[in-house]
Amino acid sequence: MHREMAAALTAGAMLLLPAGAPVTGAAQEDVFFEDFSGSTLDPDKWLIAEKNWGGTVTENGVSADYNGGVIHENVAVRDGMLVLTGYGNEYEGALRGICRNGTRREDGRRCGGAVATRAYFASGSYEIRARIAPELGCCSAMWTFEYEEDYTDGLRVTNHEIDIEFPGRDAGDAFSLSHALCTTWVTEEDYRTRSVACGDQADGQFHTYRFDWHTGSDTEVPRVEYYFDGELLYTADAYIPTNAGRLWLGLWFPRYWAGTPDFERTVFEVDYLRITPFHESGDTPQNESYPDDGWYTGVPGDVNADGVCSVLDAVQLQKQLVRVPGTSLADWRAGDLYPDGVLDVRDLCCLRRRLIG
Ligand SMILES: [Ca+2]
Ligand SMILES: [Ca+2]
Ligand SMILES: [Ca+2]
Repeated sequence: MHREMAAALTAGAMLLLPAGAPVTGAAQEDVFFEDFSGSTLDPDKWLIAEKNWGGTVTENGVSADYNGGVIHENVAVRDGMLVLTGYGNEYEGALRGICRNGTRREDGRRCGGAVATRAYFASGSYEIRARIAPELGCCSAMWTFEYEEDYTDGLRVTNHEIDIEFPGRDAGDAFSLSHALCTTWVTEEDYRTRSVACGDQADGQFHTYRFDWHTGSDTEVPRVEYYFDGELLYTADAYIPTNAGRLWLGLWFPRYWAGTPDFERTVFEVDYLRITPFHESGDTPQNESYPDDGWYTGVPGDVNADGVCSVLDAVQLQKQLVRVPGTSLADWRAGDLYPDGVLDVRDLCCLRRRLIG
């Protein structure tokens, strides 16, 4: 690239920074930015969750998971958006939710979608432009998450987390999409939630959600500042996490605290995510107990990420191995069928065998 062109692009990129963007000393290459402009979710940057959490209910005397978890079928990228779909109580389609034990359910009701960054981030400014699901009974959420179990002296759980969740509660304690639950956590018992009035978020418009996470330094007091459309509406100063976590975006179905999902289908759309690290001295590293559990692993061999393993994948993989110019794999990990973290002719042999067999 010509040096002038590079300089022009850099200048352009700086001019494109939105007004009110946080001013920090972070280098540009340090910023995580995703505008979902690709045709698929970049597997080098993102994990797709396939798991169930949220508790059980008793139906006809039998204990069952309340919701259908989150599944990869409910995660899509289109028109520059991450689209997370949720199916409510009126859904009668063919999708099947997932149980806590990993088996599929008999229906797809109360089943959503969620993704998380592959990388971990600590202190920083987290900004998300999104249009939340305009329904009660489901939760549009963005959160950092880091979870550890320590068995050295009985079970001790570390749960470092920062949440923005819809719906919140209004002054009369009713479910409200004009309020967000803003929570900071350090264990499952040590947390504080505030329901923050932030104006009607189910107005069909995109809004900007941001939290500035300060783990603390010589000049910064540990705190989390919550901004809605650029306006600081709440500052959390208790139970401030310090461990680096993954950033999650999800639409899921809480058991008691979001209302009843009396609808068939709804979506939570995310236009972009920007994480600008602060690298404060209060940052501590992640030490997750189960960093690799609960993720969709894709269709083995499906390197072009079209949902099936076919001869097209073998062609793509072969081109990649002989370095045909312009070849790139949408999901190289799906091609690592001889699982050693690299792609070579052994993977191609495995793929061919799979297609023949
Ligand atoms: Ca976008
Ligand atoms: Ca394929
Ligand atoms: Ca391999």
